[in-house]
Amino acid sequence: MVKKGKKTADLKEKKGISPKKPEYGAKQIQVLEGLAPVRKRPGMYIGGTGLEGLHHLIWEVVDNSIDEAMAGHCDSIEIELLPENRVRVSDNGRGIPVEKHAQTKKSTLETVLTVLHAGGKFGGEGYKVSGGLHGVGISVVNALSSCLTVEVKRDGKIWRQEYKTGKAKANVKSIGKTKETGTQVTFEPDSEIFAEIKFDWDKIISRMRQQAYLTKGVKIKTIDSREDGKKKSYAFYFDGGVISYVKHLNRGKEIKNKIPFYVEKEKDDVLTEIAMQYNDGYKEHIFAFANNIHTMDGGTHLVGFRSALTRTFNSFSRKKGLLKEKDENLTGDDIMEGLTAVINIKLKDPQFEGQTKGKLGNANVKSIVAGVMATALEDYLEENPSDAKEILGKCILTAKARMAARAARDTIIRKGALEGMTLPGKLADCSDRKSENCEIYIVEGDSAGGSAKQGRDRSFQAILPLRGKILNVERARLDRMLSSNEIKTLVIAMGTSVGESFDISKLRYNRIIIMTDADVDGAHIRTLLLTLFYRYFEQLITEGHIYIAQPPLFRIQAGKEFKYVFTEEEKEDVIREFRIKLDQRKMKGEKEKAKDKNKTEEEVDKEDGEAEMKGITIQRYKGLGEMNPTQLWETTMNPETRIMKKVLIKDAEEADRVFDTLMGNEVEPRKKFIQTHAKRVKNLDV
Ligand code: 0RA
Repeated sequence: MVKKGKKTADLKEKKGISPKKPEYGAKQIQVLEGLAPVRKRPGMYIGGTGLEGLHHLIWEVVDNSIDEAMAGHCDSIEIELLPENRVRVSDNGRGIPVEKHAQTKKSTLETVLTVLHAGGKFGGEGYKVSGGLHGVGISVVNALSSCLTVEVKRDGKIWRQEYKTGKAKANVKSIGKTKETGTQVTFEPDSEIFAEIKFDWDKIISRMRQQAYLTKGVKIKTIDSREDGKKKSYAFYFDGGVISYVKHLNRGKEIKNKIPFYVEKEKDDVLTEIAMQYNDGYKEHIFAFANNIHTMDGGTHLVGFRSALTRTFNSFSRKKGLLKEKDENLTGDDIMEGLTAVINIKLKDPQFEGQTKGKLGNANVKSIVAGVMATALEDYLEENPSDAKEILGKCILTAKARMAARAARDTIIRKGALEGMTLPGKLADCSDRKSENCEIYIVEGDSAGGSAKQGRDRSFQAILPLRGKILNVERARLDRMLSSNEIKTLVIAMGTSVGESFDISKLRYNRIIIMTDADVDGAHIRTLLLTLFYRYFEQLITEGHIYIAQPPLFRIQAGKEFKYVFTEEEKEDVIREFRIKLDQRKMKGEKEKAKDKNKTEEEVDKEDGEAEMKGITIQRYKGLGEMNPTQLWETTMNPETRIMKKVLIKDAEEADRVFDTLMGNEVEPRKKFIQTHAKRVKNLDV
């Protein structure tokens, strides 16, 4: 074997993996069965034959290269989308062995590509992405490809073999010499298996970015060389591994601890890698992985992490006198606010549990992760006193706010102010009592509120005018929010109460519609309201109760005809349309006259232009208050004609970033955001 040299040793050391592993050769491979069942029931192996399943083929091949990287033998992986639906994955690992396999009597390479390995396990060596839904084996990719070519650089030679729907066309052949090692797999998914073969560049990139974060020191390059697209490529390499990941998740946010916490340690055959950093937001972002697989539903590694975090923070705070004897302990929730953490553990035999296999089950992992975490965190806090103060200060403040909120809520609830018994006087309620028929318009300002009250259909539409300043409670806590009269009014009108006593079944209106002016202030107020809903009434968003009204920007009139328009582009279109109509009218009438009076064509054209300007009137609505009640009904409130935008939480992570930009302490990014986005309010996805 060539090149079992320096690269390997260096990589092993860098990754902290002990090099005591057994040599991996041909004999460890356990032979099970051929590929016929894969083509018969592809869904069983790759989850389905839609686009997810299609991309699964790429993940499968790349996972094998990542396994090679995790074992410390590979530091570069390349994925290339080629013409005619082919995909090529190359790595500089050891290369799949080519020598004769003891059980199959064929080359190991052919065995790996043509024999199904149950569970994808080759033996006990190394940490493998293989596990859970993944790791069905590269042979599955072969089975589901119309053509596949594998090239291995190993033992000083380049070896090659081709397959058709999983069957070798000929034996493995040496086609040249090389000093390098590595594996290259080129495959074309079989169109008889996959209804649609269309690779999604963004999906591939985001997966590769994530894999690069989780496998530090490995360069992953993705190239698009399909005939239709322009050639483009994207390479990821993160020296910091999960530290880089945490920094990426916190981008644009105000950071609490400048130096992120980081630990990487192997203990009892489990490699624990954790990075964390606090931002001054409220949400937690904890991403847990086992062998590079995102464990959506957590599991023992997450439990171990949380318990060590809570325990260590409490003991350290007491030791340093930040928490006094009489103070309550910090709770898990106090500690999670504003925490961004990535937990990535690697283990030999991962057990994935639950419906979606998204939960790590290995019991021993809990105490291993907790132990590694507690020791490293204690050291971190001792060694970084100013960051420790920032973090613990924030947690203690959260705890205080929690207690204050509890007290405030208790008094409010005791007084019955939130029980909805007394609806606020400012609310113009509707007459229908069935909540599924009803909607409430939250309107900015009293004058617009007046128009809306007169214009509405009072049987099912309620109006609640709010003062513009209402929510000037930036960065306010639940307790302060609740003490704002405007918010109290809103909460009482909605009927759901808030916090622990929130009850969506008490919601009095099926649709809650935010109706603000189409200007910067309106955008600000809308964002504040959305933030309120997002942070304290998230279920109202996820269950589709929150809407944004779309009042028109202009009313354009030519003669007796008029139109309301909602965007600048639409305005140009309507003006053009009206101009053509006016032109046609004038062509008939005025040009006749012009000829009579012996005017030149030019003079006539000039007059026409002026007449047009006179003929078209454009009224810009700066605020809702400028519309009369009938206009407001016609354009914005009549269910038959109005346009509304349903507020969705498409991507909670992105939404949180937007809100933090808007609500955070930093004024500049906030201003910039509102200015750039005020115009395309329609697209304000939350
Ligand atoms: C079996 C055994 C060894 C490596 C591999 C498979 C291997 C598979 C893939 C798939 C894509 N890239 C890959 N790189 C390696 C170990 C070989 C040894 O002991 O030298």
